[in-house]
Amino acid sequence: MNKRNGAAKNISRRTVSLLSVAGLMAAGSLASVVAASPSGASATPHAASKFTIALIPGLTTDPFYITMGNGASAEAKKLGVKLIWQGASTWSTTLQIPVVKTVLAEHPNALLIAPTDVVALKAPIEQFIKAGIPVITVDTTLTDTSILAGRITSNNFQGGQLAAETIAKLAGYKGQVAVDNTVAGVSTTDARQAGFLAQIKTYKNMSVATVQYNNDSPTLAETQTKNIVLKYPKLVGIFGTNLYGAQGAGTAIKNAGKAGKIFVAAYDPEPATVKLLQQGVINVLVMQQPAVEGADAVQYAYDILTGHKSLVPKSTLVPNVIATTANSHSPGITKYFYQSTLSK
Ligand code: T6T
Repeated sequence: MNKRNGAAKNISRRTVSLLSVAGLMAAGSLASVVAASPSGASATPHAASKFTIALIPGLTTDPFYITMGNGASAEAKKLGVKLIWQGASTWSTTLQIPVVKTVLAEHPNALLIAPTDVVALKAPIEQFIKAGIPVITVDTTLTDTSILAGRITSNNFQGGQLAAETIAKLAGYKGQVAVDNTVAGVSTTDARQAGFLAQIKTYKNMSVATVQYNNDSPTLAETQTKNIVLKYPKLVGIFGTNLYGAQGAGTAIKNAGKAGKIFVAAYDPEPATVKLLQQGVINVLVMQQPAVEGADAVQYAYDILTGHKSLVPKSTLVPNVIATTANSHSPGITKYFYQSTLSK
């Protein structure tokens, strides 16, 4: 049973994987923090504490990855392994690659990583594999997954479809929509965009006005959304594909006085996006379960290191949870909101 953070109660990681297989589910400066303090672990399985698992997030300052780090840290404590958490403070391939090299020099027993680009991180990751260190991607992944011991992510394509469906329904299945995405070449947000565009295509009276990239910057997303609203008077909806796009798109729609007229579908619940959701500016937020992803990743690495590789699925899809303005205060939903600080 996977009871991690209560988020995936009654769904074991193996069940999640089987469900996915069956298709049933719908850098500025380097920041280095040791997230796990195994000293607090009560029952350390014998010999396990010799293992060190490294987790490199997409960026260290994002509540999505902070929540993932907390899930991983809790699992590491439980298993009595040491967790190293190291990453860049902004989303940048240029800044992530040196972190990957630094971590390789530390020779962890396993690497968990959210690559910031589907291609550029392949060569640095391959160095771990050459050194006999298994690699599991968590959240984002590579185009070539054949070199990985496993990958864990949310059902991103489905999340994008759902965003399109929600906007379409609210808009009466007509009008123009826009996408404010992060950076091209990111597996998760690329899949969300693809799901969104595929779903919009199914509505004959709807079309896509524009797709723009905000480089993971909420301020750029806000400016872009403001300009999109001015340029496309028939706009009925906008999709912010992650937390920063959500913040920027929501703020621009609110400031333009268009809440409830231009519908906003977005990703990732943290204080600013939750506020916009509860105000009725963002209409739907796709929530992921980053703590479950982090915990499962540590468990999988541990399985590999303890000779149970066969227990580790090649691909695990963690289900999305959907928050709307109407359900945004319910405890069944608020328990999925992300954390903003790393637990010690
Ligand atoms: O949406 C998450 C993550 O899933 C995505 O890969 C990158 O952006 C976030 O970290 C949110 O900022």
